[in-house]
Amino acid sequence: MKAAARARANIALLKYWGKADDGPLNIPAVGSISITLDALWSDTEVHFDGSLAADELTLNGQHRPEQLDRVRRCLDLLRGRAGVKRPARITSRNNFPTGAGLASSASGYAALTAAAAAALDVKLTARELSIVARQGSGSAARSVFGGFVEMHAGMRPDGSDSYAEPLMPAEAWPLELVVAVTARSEKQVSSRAGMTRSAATSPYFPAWVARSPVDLKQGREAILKRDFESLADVAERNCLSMHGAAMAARPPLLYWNGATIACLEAVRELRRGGVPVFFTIDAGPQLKAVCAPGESAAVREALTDVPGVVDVLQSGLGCGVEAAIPDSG
Ligand code: 2P0
Repeated sequence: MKAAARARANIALLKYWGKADDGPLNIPAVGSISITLDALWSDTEVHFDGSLAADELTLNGQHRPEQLDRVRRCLDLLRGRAGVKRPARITSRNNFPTGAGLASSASGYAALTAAAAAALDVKLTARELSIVARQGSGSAARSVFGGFVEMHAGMRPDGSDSYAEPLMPAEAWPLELVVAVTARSEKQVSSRAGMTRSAATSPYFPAWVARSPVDLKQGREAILKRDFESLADVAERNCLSMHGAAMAARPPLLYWNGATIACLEAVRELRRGGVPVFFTIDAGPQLKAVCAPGESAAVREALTDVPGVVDVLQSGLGCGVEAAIPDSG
């Protein structure tokens, strides 16, 4: 009863921010559209073992008992379907720097869900896998798939229509990503806490939710037409709207530092100079520059020179989650 899976990180171009249900179902208030990355992944092994007293989680070599509540949401759904009660030993490792603000929960929970389902021999469709992964972390629902991915917020209170699905394969438009790391410390307010605070206290939160379907439509159409200008326009606006809603929360949420703004200006300068690139920023100070195929070298060079940038990472688009049952053990 042991299996391993690899899932890749994803970056939302149209953001998920806020929950319709922040209980165990973890249903987002808005849909989202992301790209799955090829260079950043989580490798997770799950071993259901009757000799264990309780579930155990090791992340990058360290025990992380505080994550077990969320992990159990996914595991218990799968154990329930398999009729298995055994505890699990979960060993997970990210190939990208921890604390780099790179959505490790997305790749981590997608890999966990796929590995646990394989270990228990529970046959799930990719959509069902996405629904289970969502209950560990909303963005993980998207990392089940590769390329361009759309997450539907759904309407049903049981979350059965809140899942991600592929929008367009990576090969159809191999965009490139450059990440400017501007701080290595863990963020002070988690995405989860930031979303809850924004929804509860930001006067701009209802406007953010109301605008989302319009942004999603423009983003979806821009991707399907490979219209870089239109995608750049909606992605930057949507990102700044998410941060605007967060900044208006009480107390305010400001995820950026000075270097984040300097990177943002560098990206705008590049675009004014004719380089097809736009920025996006998640719940942390790192800036992600998305560029047209073949354009990442110039973007990387420009961002490396920005004062305050401590590291620069690069990635193309990648595939969905892959699970394997080990030969032995
Ligand atoms: C996103 N973020 O769409 C947005 C943009 C951060 C900013 O999804 O509470 O870790 O586990 O469902 O998925 C990060 O939030 O939140 C995130 P939970 P998650 O990528």
